[in-house]
Amino acid sequence: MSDFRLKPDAPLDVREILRDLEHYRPRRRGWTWRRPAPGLVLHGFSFRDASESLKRSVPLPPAHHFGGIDPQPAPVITTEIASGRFEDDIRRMRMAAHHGADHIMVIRTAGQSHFDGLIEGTPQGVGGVPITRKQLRAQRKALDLIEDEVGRPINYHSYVSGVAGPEIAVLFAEEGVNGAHQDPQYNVIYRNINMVRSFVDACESKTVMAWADMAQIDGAHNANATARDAWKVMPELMVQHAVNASFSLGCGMPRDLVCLSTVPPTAAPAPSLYMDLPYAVALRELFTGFRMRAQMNTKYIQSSVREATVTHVLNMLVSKLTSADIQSTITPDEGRNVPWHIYNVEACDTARQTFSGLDGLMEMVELKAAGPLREKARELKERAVLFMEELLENGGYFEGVAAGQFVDSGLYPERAGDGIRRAVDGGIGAGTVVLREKDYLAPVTAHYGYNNLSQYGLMEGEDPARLIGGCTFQKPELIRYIDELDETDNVSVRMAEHERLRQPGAEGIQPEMEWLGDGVVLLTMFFPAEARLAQAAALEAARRMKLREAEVISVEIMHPVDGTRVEVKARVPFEMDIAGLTLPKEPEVMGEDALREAFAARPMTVVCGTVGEDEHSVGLREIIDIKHGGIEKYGISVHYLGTSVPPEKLVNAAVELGAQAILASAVISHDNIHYKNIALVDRLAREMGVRDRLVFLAGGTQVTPELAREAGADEGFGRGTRGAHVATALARLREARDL
Ligand code: Z98
Repeated sequence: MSDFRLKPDAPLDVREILRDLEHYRPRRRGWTWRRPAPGLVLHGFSFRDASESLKRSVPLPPAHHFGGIDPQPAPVITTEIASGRFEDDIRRMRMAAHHGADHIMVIRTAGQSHFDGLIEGTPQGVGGVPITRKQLRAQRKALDLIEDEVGRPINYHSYVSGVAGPEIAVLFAEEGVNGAHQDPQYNVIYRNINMVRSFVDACESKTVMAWADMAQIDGAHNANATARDAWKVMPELMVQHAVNASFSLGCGMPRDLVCLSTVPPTAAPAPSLYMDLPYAVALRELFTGFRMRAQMNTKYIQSSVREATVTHVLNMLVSKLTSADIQSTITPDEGRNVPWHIYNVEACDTARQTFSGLDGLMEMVELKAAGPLREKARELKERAVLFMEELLENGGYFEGVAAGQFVDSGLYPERAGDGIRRAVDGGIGAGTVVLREKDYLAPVTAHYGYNNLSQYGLMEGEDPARLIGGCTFQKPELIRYIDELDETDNVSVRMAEHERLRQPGAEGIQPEMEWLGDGVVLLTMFFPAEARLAQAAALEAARRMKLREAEVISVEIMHPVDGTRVEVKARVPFEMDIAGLTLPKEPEVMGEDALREAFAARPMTVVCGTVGEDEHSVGLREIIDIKHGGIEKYGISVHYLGTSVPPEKLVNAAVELGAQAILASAVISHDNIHYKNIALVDRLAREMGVRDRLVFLAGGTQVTPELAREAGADEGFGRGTRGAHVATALARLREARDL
């Protein structure tokens, strides 16, 4: 087995992942929950609901104010990564894991569920990834390595649906897939697969999944995504959960690996929590002991990231108030249908940030024991029970589907008559189920139902695979690994095309959103115009920027005629050589002792203030105050002139106090006022003939060093600057000027 390991400071080498896959075996099977870390204290903060921290991660952006901590919430965090090219998804998985994801779902390529068999090789997918042994093995291998890096198991997940359900389930069990959607109702209703076939296949699939300790997610939420009025199918959702959950137990799945897929049925601007919270409560009351996979509602999402994010956060509020074992983060990519790296990462961050922010909430608030919440929850449960009773009275699930009882957008018992109807003997795979012969025998582990073991002397309950010395579950060496079948549509061909850009060792670099070398960029523009004109203008602007294949992906009305925000995606028409790029300078930092010695040997006085009409003092205070590690601590004598200091006052004060340096902080950037004020300080100092006797430094959140220098400062400092950076610049510039 390969001893390849990821290096924390090196890009993921997909070439290494693909090497020697034939012999790779996943290191474990089965689902893993996070381990709670009660009483976790990080940077002096106590966390009540956190799980164990990661060994390595990319903390949330504001974490640097809090010692770089990265508290991990209790629920498993899901992200859905399936761009069509699994090799590019591997890099995305590493990014997602560093942002807190430990459940990675891979959607299958469009149409795979209608393949009555397995796909081999690594063809490119549409709307998902063709799930094949090679693809699974590569991604599982990568995730095994990523687990080592972040220090937490990562659950790998795909879908056991379609006409080849049992084959897929066996493949997953063999290749270390840890979770799957499995719900025969999904096949019937949404994939028009024959119901008898779907339920028979589900028996086998679920038994295999149970052997592999896989977690199961059901498909009830698809009714909510499909029905015209999603909130009206709440009773039906519960019935669907009940059908699949009890069926799963019957096939041997343990209750705590049967996860209900719960999605809030409504979305703002409806009064969503008033409806969604009772639903969430009712579900948890009816299905005790089962696990909850919470996912946000994507049905109503338009195209704004902001809106999708709020939907996601509201979903997590429901999760927090009612508990969730798995929290999905799919909104910004699946809801908007823009499956880009950045949105996976952003959504994982939204989950981390929200759950950290809500940590301990349930110690302070509780759901009322009486009133509309409980009344509505009770009403929903009653409607669900009545729905189930009617289903049973009318002959059962199959008859109910045939009568159009499912995905009907009337709130049961009301019926709108728009349900999805399927005939018991119709659909794909109809008539393919036959009774097993009397001497039927399948010599495999994890087999459901009748199996004539006694004819070979085996007792009931013994593993039939013993007859052949173990099947692939015991003897993975029996697995037949097929590398590629298609000479033109495979990962080697795709990778060869972009070898110049592939890290490590890339010679070139391209912007990327989805696939290596895709050259895709996202532009946000605002036009003082109505929506249609703004879209036309945005596309024309992209054309004049010489971008290719420009498409509008989001339009938001700021005012019906006065303004529209447009997001455009497009491709750049060039590729860049890495050797030709000028990298930003790493800020120079002298050591703490060297800085102290420098200013002890030759004391220095500086004047500072926020310049112009600028009241933002926090940044500057961080740079100067000893408490925040500012320049005072190196013995620099600081005269803080306050906020909104006129440029001339800064210069005059420097002269009067005999200072050797001016520090101007400029945060407001409207109309480039920050650079204008920097230029003004420089000009006044020149006019007064003192410029070469002064070091002049400018800083602010939107200050770029180059532009600050162009405007007249000796050096500029942007976001992330610390006192030591400024003190170093003061020491160096003073020396260079001989001040
Ligand atoms: C989710 N983001 O639920 P095909 N089985 C079930 C499903 O819900 C789905 C599939 C199979 C969503 C993803 N769900 C959508 C119960 C899909 C997928 O036939 O390969 O498309 O099956 O997480």
